[in-house]
Amino acid sequence: MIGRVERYLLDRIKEEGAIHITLIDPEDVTSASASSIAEQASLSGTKAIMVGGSTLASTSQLDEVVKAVKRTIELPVILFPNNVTGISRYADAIWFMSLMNSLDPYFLTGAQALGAPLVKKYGLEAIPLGYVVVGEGSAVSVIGRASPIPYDKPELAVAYALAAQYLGMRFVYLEGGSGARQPVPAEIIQAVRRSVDVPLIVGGGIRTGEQARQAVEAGADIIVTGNVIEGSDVRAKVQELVEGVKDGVRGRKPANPVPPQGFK
Ligand code: 1GP
Repeated sequence: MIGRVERYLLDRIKEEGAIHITLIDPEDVTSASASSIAEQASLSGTKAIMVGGSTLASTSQLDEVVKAVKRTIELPVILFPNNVTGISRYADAIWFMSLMNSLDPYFLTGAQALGAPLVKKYGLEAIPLGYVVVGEGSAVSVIGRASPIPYDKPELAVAYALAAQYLGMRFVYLEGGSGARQPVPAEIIQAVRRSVDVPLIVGGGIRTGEQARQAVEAGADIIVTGNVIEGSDVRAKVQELVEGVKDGVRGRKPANPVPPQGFK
């Protein structure tokens, strides 16, 4: 049951090798600034807009931002919910996500059960996502009661990402935490890329084209940036990030072809 937005993302990844998505935190913007960010980011080649933030409590604020973005651009708007309040009827799709390394059942399946009937009622496209928090000190880790993956333990990120895939989630998100001092390390991205087949999203602390390039070269299919565009020249910054994504695709080493084998 792959919906329109998911198909769109998969097609863009197939065509371009990797893509950039712009995240807007409704708590940090007005409707006017959200539509301006979306417009500039779209002109610079971002491929979708995500809307959400770890501390969002007001659905009406979220609704206004989503509506403003929808009025301005034609790119898909995907919700990135921190809780049940992160569901807006005006979006196109929702990352239907479980915080894989949370210690609290509320963030594994509790909020999802509360939110699912609303997702159905609003006709939102739900895209199943395994969300894995990496590193230390992020708001998402505190709010989501995560036991974050240490930077030097890629094998743990692999274990959670694989578990997400085997549970049927169609995307994996390695989250370094919004505004993190350092992005998710390339070693972790590489290790997860080598083990899972589903598209890999990486975000948190990516501020430069060079950091986007490194993440994509290591195997990210989607780069998400939020903080860095708020308060900067959105058009130029997103262009830099999109160029970084393209450079990362060009810099990837081709995978060793696997010789065809008979079925025994
Ligand atoms: C946060 O991964 C996203 O959930 C984006 O992080 O705000 O640091 O870009 P930044």
